[in-house]
Amino acid sequence: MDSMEIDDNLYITKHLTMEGLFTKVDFQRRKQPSRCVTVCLGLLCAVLLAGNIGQFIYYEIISPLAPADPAQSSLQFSGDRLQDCYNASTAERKQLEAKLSNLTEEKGQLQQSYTALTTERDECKTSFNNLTNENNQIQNEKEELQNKYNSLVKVKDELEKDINKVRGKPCERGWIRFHISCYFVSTSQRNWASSRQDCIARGADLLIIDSREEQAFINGILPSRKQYWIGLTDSVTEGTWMWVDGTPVTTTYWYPGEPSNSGGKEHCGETWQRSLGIGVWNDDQCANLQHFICEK
Ligand SMILES: [Ca+2]
Ligand SMILES: [Ca+2]
Ligand SMILES: [Ca+2]
Repeated sequence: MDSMEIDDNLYITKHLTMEGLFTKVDFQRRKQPSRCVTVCLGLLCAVLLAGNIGQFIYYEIISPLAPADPAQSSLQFSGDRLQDCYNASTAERKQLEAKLSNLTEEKGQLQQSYTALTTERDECKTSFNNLTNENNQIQNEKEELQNKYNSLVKVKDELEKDINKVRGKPCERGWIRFHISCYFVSTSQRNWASSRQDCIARGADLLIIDSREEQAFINGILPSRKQYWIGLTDSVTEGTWMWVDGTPVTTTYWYPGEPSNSGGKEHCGETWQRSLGIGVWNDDQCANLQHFICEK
């Protein structure tokens, strides 16, 4: 205000030297308060503007560059560390969750494998038990067969001794030996039934061919192209040939086209002597009179 007063005084002095200007001086004095207000407002605005600029510079430029308060910095540091720990823990938790998920899946697969292996083990155990039982049965059967085999070996040895004794023993007069049998070739002729009775009376029966060797032997001792009754008949069941001891005929030496059962009347068997080969068989009527062969 002092400055304003001084300026006003100077202004007034300056214009006091000029004539007729009192009115103008008064007029200017009347206008002086408005100008002061304007100047004051301008100064105030300048001060406010300067304050704003100062605040801006402090908070936006100086404050970020200024060293932080130690306590606040410590808290900020601790907060940052906690955040880092939290982030690290979160990441680790996610990794653990992923591992847990993988382990859970792996556990499920292992459980399935375990179940399958358990089932397979049970099946193997059942199979093993069954095989063990079968093996025991086989062992028992093997022991029984071994016992039977040993018994048969003893019987065989005894039979071989008997056979050797028989082989060493000559047949009766009029009989011919081949292996363990003696053979009688008749000179008379009878029907089949009478021929058999004659053999039985001699302690024998009609010839039974047991092997090809026996058939060949018989063929060799018979007169050329003669027919002889043997112990062969289908009188019980037509077409079913049996030996006189009741055993079925397995190996046959029928002449081609025989047995013919000609006229439905041929139920007894005979062997025909042949110079070539081992002889052949034929069926004939049992009532026919023929030579015959006994065996004992
Ligand atoms: Ca025989
Ligand atoms: Ca017949
Ligand atoms: Ca015939």
